Amino acid sequence: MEELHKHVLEQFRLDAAAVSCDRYGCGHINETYLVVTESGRRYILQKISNRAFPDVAGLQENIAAVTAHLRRQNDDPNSSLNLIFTKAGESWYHQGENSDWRVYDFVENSICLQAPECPEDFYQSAIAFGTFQQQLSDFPAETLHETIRNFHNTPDRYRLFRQALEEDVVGRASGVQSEIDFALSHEEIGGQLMRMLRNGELPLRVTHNDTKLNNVMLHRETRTPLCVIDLDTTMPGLSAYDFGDSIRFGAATAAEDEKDLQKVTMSLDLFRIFTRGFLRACPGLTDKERQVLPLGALTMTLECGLRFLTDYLAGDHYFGIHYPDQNLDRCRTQFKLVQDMEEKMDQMHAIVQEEFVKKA
Ligand code: ADP
Ligand code: GN1
Ligand code: MG
Repeated sequence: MEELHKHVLEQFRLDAAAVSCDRYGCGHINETYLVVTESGRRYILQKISNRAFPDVAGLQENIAAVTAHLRRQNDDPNSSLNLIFTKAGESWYHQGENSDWRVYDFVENSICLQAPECPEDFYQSAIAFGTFQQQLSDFPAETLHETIRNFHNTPDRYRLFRQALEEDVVGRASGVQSEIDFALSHEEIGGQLMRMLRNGELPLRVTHNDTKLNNVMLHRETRTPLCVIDLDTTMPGLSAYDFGDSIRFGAATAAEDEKDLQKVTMSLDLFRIFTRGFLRACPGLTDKERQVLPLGALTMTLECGLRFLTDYLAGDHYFGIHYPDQNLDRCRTQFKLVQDMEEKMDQMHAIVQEEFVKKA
């Protein structure tokens, strides 16, 4: 075990000394490690990304408050993330500049999927994220810190994109003209949800904002939801964000960085399954919120592609990458999905309506 990890782990109230600490999981933001102690008990250690989260104190305060709220609604200790505090009584350890660490109990008997293995898995993730939103409907939203300002403000994402394009610090812009053109031609539709929020057509709720399938843990045997993880971006947002980001990732027929774009489409069958679960778990959606769910899928996918492209142009400082052009590959799959969703928009609307009627 690295000396740094050993030192960091010694600050936390683990049940016994740590004997191993290895990189773990497929997240793009934090550095995640699986820790095992002398007793065999497992924990998750995370180095929090200071680039993504400049206000670690605010971030940790949010997570402590949100998990406490969830625990009050469900007394199964496995049903929400459990932060392990430091011996000094803090919810994270500030080891030095850009070196902030936290520990969670490992969610045991769980699976974490990169893609649904069967439609039922995706349905269960809809139940998990829908229930999460429902359970937070009485959470005092004004007490939450905005951990990433303008996180799903798509017009602001376009501003940052233009800035990266103008600066072109690593000279990549000339090689990605067709992706740039695609982004610019979708700016109008990308701003639609924000306009509806501003003019009062859509309510602000407490949402997760990063509802990838790999941010929910299912029970290994029953494959029903255990708990929602990765609470870093839980903040006020639109229900369409959580619905949309799940579709973006989980209803895609290929991985987020697939190079063969022929393989990348949005499955209408998976769209239907997720819609069914989400409407069931989140019965309080307004008519307008329900009607914009397909637009939420398109907007989250467009925005995510734009963010990957922006990071590619800026030199890959935000999303973790495993090879040089990975952010460009990710951008291309997202834009391909947007195209596919545009073609399927009428069918997506029909499915939302059918599933709503069926539920009633
Ligand atoms: P990131 O923000 O980088 O995505 P996550 O919090 O999602 O970080 O963690 C990355 C991965 O680590 C998850 O996708 C999951 O596989 C695993 N993981 C995170 N927390 C836990 C936990 N408490 N128990 C088990 N696995 C976890
Ligand atoms: C990041 O943290 P992770 O890997 O679950 C990102 C999301 C993106 C996603 C794309 C805090 O999610 O917004 O949609 O990558 N999280 C943050 O895969 O920026
Ligand atoms: Mg994650």
